[in-house]
Amino acid sequence: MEMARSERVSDPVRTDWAGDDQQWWDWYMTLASQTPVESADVVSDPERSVEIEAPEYEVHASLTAPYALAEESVSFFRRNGYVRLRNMVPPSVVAALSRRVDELLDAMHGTGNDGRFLAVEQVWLTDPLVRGVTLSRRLGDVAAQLMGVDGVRLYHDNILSKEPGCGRTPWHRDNDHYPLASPAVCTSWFPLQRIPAAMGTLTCLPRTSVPGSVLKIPVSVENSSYDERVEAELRASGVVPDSSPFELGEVSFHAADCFHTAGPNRTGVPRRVLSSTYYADGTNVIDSPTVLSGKWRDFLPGVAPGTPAVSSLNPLVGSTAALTSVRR
Ligand SMILES: O=C(O)CCC(=O)C(=O)O
Repeated sequence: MEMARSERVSDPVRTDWAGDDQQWWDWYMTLASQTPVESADVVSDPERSVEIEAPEYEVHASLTAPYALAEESVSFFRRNGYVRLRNMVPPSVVAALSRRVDELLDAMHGTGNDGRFLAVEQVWLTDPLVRGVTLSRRLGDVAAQLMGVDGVRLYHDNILSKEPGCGRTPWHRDNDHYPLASPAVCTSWFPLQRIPAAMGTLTCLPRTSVPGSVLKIPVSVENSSYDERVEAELRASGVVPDSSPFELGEVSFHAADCFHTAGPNRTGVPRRVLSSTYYADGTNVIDSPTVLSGKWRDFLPGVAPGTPAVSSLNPLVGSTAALTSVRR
């Protein structure tokens, strides 16, 4: 009997990622079109922050306090699919987190990583300071409020370091990555230093500006063609994404359907962020996760495709209840 095509040919998309998480990122960055960063392109380093580091108790206290989310921020997020929130944490807290993240990256990846994109996943499981961010009501409640859901669970957290000389992050939407069957999924992107445009700032395309032609481009896991085609369509449409710099203490949230990229790091300083992804309580895992979903089974241990996305690694982090009283 003739075998079905799916039995004969292994589908490069509908398969689990076989390597580890860092290998996934190393591969994923090859899906971005790159212009080599020439030394003449390298810009002068951004001013180093000289903030005094907050002690641990202050880091925890600042992240436990609710954030006064403005109505305009909620409507901006719902219209555009992302929002940036200033003064989410004081500079001294960023400084304390930044030092801890430097230590964690150094322990895991050592030095001499110019040109690479480094990741450390599930940091909340081992580091109490980072756990204070990932599981904070301050981030979790804001995620719930922006998405308009009663409660959110954690999908995963990670440290993302775009080292000096590292190229672009490919254009993508996270809902092509996360195996979560809900539009109510969002990621907080928490810079650990100021991020000028030349350092590879997160660049989001407002929902209202997405040309219809971009939505029709098929995702490729073979090469950088998807990234190139998205870039070309945006250029042809004259659409300008938001690549403004980040201030110290500013945190952005982007929805899973938000098209985003990040530029190359043309400075001599690593661009480091903490990123955590939250989803609405009650969400299921999709029926067919793909290679783009990376190590999703590590983030949802024991959870089968098509069943509720709940495990011991997906605590409830935030809810809308707490915020209504502190709205501006
Ligand atoms: O940090 C980057 O360059 C990309 C991050 C990203 O794509 C995300 O947080 O969804």
